[in-house]
Amino acid sequence: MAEADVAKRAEKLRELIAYHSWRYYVLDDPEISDDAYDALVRELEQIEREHPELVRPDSPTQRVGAPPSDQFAPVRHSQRMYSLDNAMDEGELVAWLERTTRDLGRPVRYVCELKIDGSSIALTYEGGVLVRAATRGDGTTGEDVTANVRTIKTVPLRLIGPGAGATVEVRGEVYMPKASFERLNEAQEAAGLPVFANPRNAAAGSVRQKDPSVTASRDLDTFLYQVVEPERFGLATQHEALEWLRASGFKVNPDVRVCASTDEVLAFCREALERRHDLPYEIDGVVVKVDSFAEQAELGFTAKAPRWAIAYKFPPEERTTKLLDIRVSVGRTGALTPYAVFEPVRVAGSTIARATLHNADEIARKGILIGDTIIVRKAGDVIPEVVGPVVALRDGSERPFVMPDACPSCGSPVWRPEGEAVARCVNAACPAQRLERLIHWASRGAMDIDGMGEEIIARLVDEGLVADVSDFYRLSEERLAALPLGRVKKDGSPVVLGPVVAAKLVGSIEASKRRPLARLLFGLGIRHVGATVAEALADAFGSVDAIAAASAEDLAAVEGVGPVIAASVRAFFDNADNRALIERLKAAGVATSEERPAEMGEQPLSGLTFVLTGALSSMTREQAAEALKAMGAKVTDSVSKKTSFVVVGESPGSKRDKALALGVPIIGEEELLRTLSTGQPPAA
Ligand code: 1X8
Repeated sequence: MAEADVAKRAEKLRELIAYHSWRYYVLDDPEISDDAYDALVRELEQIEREHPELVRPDSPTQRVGAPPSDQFAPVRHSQRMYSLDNAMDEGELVAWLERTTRDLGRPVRYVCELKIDGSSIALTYEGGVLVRAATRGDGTTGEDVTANVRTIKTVPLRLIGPGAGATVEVRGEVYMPKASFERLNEAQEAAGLPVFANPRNAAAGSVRQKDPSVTASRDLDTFLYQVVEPERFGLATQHEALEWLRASGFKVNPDVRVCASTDEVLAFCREALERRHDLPYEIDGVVVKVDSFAEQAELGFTAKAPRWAIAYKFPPEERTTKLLDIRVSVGRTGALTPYAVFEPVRVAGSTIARATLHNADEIARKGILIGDTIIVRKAGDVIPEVVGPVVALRDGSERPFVMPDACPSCGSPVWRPEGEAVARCVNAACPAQRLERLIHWASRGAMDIDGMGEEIIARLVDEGLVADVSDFYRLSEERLAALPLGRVKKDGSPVVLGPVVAAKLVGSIEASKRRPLARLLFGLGIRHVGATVAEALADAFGSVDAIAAASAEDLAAVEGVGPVIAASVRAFFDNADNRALIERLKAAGVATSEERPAEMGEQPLSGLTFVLTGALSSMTREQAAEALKAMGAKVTDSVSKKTSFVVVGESPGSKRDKALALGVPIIGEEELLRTLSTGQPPAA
């Protein structure tokens, strides 16, 4: 064949394959046999092998092709990817429908769509060809996951129909079907790998794989639901946009309804709730949107969400099961926490068998007896929770839970101070507390020893290699590599950690020697010293030695540190064992003091102390605190006379009342934003 004819044939094959792939994967309605399809692919592969110059990025042979990469490049979204406001029940949904109708001043048409429990994605096409796929990230900047998303068969590499040749960004959801999720978790379990908590995490984790061939093996699927700048394609309504997406080759969820009244919207939501278990993928609610784009523009956006859309969240799914036992765990501070052990049940996408019961009072308040049939659910669809017993199903064999008077780990007497909800083991050498302290030290918020998880720490303790946190720094690579993991291979020999993981761990341990002082203080697990207090102490004193030498009064003079915390810090450093531990850490090369940053000149908010309370709409409290600190302000957790300003968001807590009582100036979010943008402190 002449060169020109070969090029033509390749183009024809690409078109044919794209078409039949769309018929098969998107429409689930193939026109040709699998054999005929495979023959087309093989012919194209052969041509591309013999004429590599004819390979195109949108060729169906190029779905999996990119080599593994270490990192995902950041992608700034052309338009912010908003999250949605939630309606937690029908009442809130009706209120939203009434508000939009009132604000627009005329009857409104709404579009109802299913809310897919997946991971949001933005796809960019140039000249009709897929050039980029990005995750949502923080809404402003996501990650470039093009190589991974290309492997998803329902994502068109080239647009057809009205989208042919278009330069356009579209958005939707990547999800993992329920059956594939189950299969993946079974495989993870069999391979001794962690299981995913729900299909959403599995989908998000799969699009963020370093190796695209792993993503390709994960059976991901997509539903697209948004065209960015739809007016460029003559689209006036959301339902037209969905049709346009469908006709351009995307997979669009078929359960869509245009509704002209509150009753119609509620009917759609109730039907969706009924049907959720029959669908092959997880949904966690219904998205209701104002259909007309002109009306959407009239309503606009709040700081974090469109006013023209709402996510109606299904009520948390509840299940009944049998409460087999109530056991007690020992935390790092010795706190004894009872937890429920029940027959495993599937709730909201995963199987649960345990839930914390917090403390003995909580169990009494809920009236739970061991042996009860109980109602369980997941709070916020994540954390397992016992709602309460089904009293009518008791048969008389149930028995009350009694808090043990000895620690279940070490047998020492348990102490519960008058009026406190929590019982504690007060034996500092208690093995359960010791293990939890070690886990805490290595955790993300503390010294962040990457890879040093609970499992490995437990093994290190069992082997007698680690007793306190300074022992982490004496572990050799050889000893770690030989650490038995408590399992045996088929031939009976023990499974060990191995040299690869050992080398990585040694690197993580080494890196943890240089964490900021606040992390180290937090990691020590001194009672009442959380991350915020640790930061205040680190800022005020600059070294462990200076803190250890400070009097209770010196300590209490620090903003955010009261007499109770000061006494607790003193008690910690008055203990000879603790002082010896600090010396061992120093000897191991762990940094216990902080270089003071050279005087950075006067920063705009130096000398001011802020307390944040309530929900902000434009950022999280943590982000606000970071921004304030970056301008030299201090941010603390509790209001005192020393507080300069209390920033009050929506539904503030008691801190607002305390500020009023103490006469501390209160500012709102607008004033905060003005301060952050201008660097001018608020007017007191
Ligand atoms: C999130 C989702 C949307 C839709 C479906 N599933 C989601 N998870 C939809 O509109 N059909 S919209 C959305 C968002 O805007 N954050």
